[in-house]
Amino acid sequence: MTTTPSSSPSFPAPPADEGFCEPAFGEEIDAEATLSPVAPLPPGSWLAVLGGGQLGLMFCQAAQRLGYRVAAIDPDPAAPIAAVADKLWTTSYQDDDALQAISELAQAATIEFENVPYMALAYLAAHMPMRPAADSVSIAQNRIQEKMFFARCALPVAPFVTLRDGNDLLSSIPKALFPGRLKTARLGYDGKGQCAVATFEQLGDAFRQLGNVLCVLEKQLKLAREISVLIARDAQGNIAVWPIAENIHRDGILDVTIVPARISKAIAQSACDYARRVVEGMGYRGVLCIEFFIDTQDNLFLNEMAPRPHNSGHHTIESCVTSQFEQQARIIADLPLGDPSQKTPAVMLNLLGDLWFPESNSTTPREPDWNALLADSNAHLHLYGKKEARRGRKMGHITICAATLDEALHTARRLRKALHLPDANAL
Ligand code: AIR
Repeated sequence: MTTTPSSSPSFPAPPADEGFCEPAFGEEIDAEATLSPVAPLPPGSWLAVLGGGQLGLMFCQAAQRLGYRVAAIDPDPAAPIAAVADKLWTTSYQDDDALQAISELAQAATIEFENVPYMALAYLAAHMPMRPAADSVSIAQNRIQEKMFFARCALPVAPFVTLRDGNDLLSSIPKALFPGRLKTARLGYDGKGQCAVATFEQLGDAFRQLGNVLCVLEKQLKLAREISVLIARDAQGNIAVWPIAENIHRDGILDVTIVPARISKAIAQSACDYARRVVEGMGYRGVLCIEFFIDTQDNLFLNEMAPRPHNSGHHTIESCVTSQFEQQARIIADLPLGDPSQKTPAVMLNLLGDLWFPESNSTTPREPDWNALLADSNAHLHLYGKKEARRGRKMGHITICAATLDEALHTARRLRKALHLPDANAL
């Protein structure tokens, strides 16, 4: 579904977080504010991306298919994007020389990982259109700002409290928040930076385990399902929403995505409305993913958002007219938004490093047997080319497309068994 702009509500700035040196919301350097409407960047132009993990790799491939060249910065010499980028600086995101060089080369910029330093985002934003804008990224970098932003948009979030330091552990924390989950305010992804806290007594240990850093304690809801809405908004305010994805996590890491989600029309409508309010409230430009909880009473809560393409949107490469990565390139290049409609139902299976260690005590990685998978032309294998397989590390994914969702689920169960992935029958 694509739509044209509607009037945007404006929301007051969330207060800046103590202890972090960031401009307050709305004060970022926005080169776009001074730009008049621009023509699309012609093929051959350079697009910059900060970060070169799997999301950068797939962005790069999509941008190149549209005819663009891609320049990236990533500190890791073995970053997946290294295999495909037209130019890569293997250096810190705060390397002034690299930032200067990339901003002289590229005409527009984006990110593939929100945990890049604000300074790098602001630097690029001062030189070229940066989508998403640095202030949107900064909200999504911090769970507290994110939750406060959702609350300011009058959107539902699970009950939570902020824990700044050990003193906050002594103050009265509502009993109703237990059992809960303690999550670091910053730098958490793929299940990192969070742990379950069953009782108040466990809180001190959990806080220390996470490094005595700024955290939120969130009430653990009784979940029926988790879903995500992938939404894109361009510089003119046009919006495109992909079909809603249903997500199954294992150990805090996305395991399976099923699209379309098996939810009621009413829930789907509310989730899309909420997502629209978020992007309009932020004046967001780019691809954004919002994760939601649905509890056993059918209440919908916003969990968190990612200011970039998302793992639950990988299926769009094969199952939708326009993939999330192509949309990201379209938005930064000022091309019209692509059609997000789904061509076929899809099931996406993540391939974690665990698959390379078939025995629980093995320490030497072994290449999985891909034969069953490769024999099925409805199953699309993506390997990210990461040099080192580690347990819990995202090494690749499989997207299964079929005429019906039942058929896609059936194939997913079969391939899960063939690959010895756990819980094949839980799908
Ligand atoms: N990523 C970003 N946020 C969440 C995830 N999973 C992707 C980005 C990033 C990569 O994961 O593409 O660059 C980092 O993966 P790893 O395995 O090196 O930690």
